[in-house]
Amino acid sequence: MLDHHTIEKYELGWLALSAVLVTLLFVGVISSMLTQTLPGIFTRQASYLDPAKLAGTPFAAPGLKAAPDGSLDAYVVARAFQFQPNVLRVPAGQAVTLHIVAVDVIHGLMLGQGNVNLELMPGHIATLKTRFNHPGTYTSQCHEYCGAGHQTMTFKLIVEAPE
Ligand SMILES: [Cu+2]
Repeated sequence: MLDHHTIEKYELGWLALSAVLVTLLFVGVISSMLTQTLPGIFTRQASYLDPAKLAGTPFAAPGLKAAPDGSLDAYVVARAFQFQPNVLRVPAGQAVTLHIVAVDVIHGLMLGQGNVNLELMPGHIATLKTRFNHPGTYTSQCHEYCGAGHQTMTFKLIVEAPE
């Protein structure tokens, strides 16, 4: 049978262990915020768009656009039940900033080999800078049930090998 003193020793041990775990968790969360593997608290940019007013924004003519400095921006509009455009061609290995907005209900899109996964909230521009290194054709589909035509809401990403 354990005496009072032994039980106290066990309790202190477990208390110390949980203090260490909480500290590690805290350090992990803060450092991932600072290195932005989680959405950074200091750099988070909320950008919203009135879905009724796409005119005058780059989403009025969605597609891939090259800036004068050579960087690429891809604008995609998601609405039931299609992505516009629904085919996107990007050069392999080059940085592309995705800007995707849903204009009616929640949609979702996974791209490439699965490391890009965006939740598309109506009127909230999902922005992600990424690069697709492996040439190929990747088909994906809206992954948030959005209505009767949900299963027809497909998207094709074509990553083109450099010539
Ligand atoms: Cu959808």
